[in-house]
Amino acid sequence: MGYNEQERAFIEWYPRGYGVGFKVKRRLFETQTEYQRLEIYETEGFGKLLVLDGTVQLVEIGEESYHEVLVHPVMLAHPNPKRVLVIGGGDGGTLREVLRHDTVEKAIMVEIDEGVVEASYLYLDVAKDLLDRLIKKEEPRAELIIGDGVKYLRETGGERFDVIIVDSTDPVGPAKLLFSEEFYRDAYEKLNDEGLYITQAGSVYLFTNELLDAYKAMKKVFDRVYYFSFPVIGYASPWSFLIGVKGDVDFTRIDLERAKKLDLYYYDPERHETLFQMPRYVRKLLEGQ
Ligand code: AG3
Repeated sequence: MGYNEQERAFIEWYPRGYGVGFKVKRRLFETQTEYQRLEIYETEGFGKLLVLDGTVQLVEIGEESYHEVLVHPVMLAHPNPKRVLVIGGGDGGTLREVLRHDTVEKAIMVEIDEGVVEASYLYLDVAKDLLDRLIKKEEPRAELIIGDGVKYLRETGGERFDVIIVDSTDPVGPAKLLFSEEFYRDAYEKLNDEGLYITQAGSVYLFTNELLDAYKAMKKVFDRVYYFSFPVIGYASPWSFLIGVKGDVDFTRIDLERAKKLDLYYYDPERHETLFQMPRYVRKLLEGQ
């Protein structure tokens, strides 16, 4: 698992011996935070690489293939997203994309591991300036809370959100609770009457069972649930995303006027429907739920 000195490569091993690897020039940083093992590498062709507990979180070159796709479909499907909650996402990439929408008045990011925020600020060119302003509490439209997202959602009082985005580690391991029916209920309750919830949901081919479990649990809670996948650079592609809808929002329709101002590189709002393309067996499995 991990760094192979001889090969000068970092490899993430998925189940059944499927690997995703990068040739690296050197390891820049390594630490055990309060929650996980964090490593940062300089890769040969993709900028810096952030690894948590042996799993690839992002590479600088291509990180938008994840962050754009996690954020903009829900932000553009919601008629007027003013209040946004991000759970996880300590590298700042998700919040950076959220704040590109002028509709946003307040965005809160709840990250459990301060170590991820610090290392991302120090080593990564993903959202350096934003993280700096968040740490200094100088970002007028956003706030960083270091804490447990599950607890935050359960305990926060009257706060309601238009969009909730979960940018967590995989549905296996420490983030498992973020894929539970109980958690989805708390999220549903904290959404405004018209609200959208999105979570990354793992590799389509390699975590199919976890994906199905999350889908089933979400269907019990949300008014409608959607699935889409996208080829994310650095992950075992295609990568899956699950959307929960509360109330009268149509996730299949995108505000193309607002989309024009964004000038995106990976997610194509004019071809929103192509997100829903999927392997036939996955469609069959989801339809069976
Ligand atoms: N968060 C999602 C990481 C999931 C990757 N899983 C894996 N490589 N097995 C990424 C954080 C980026 N903001």
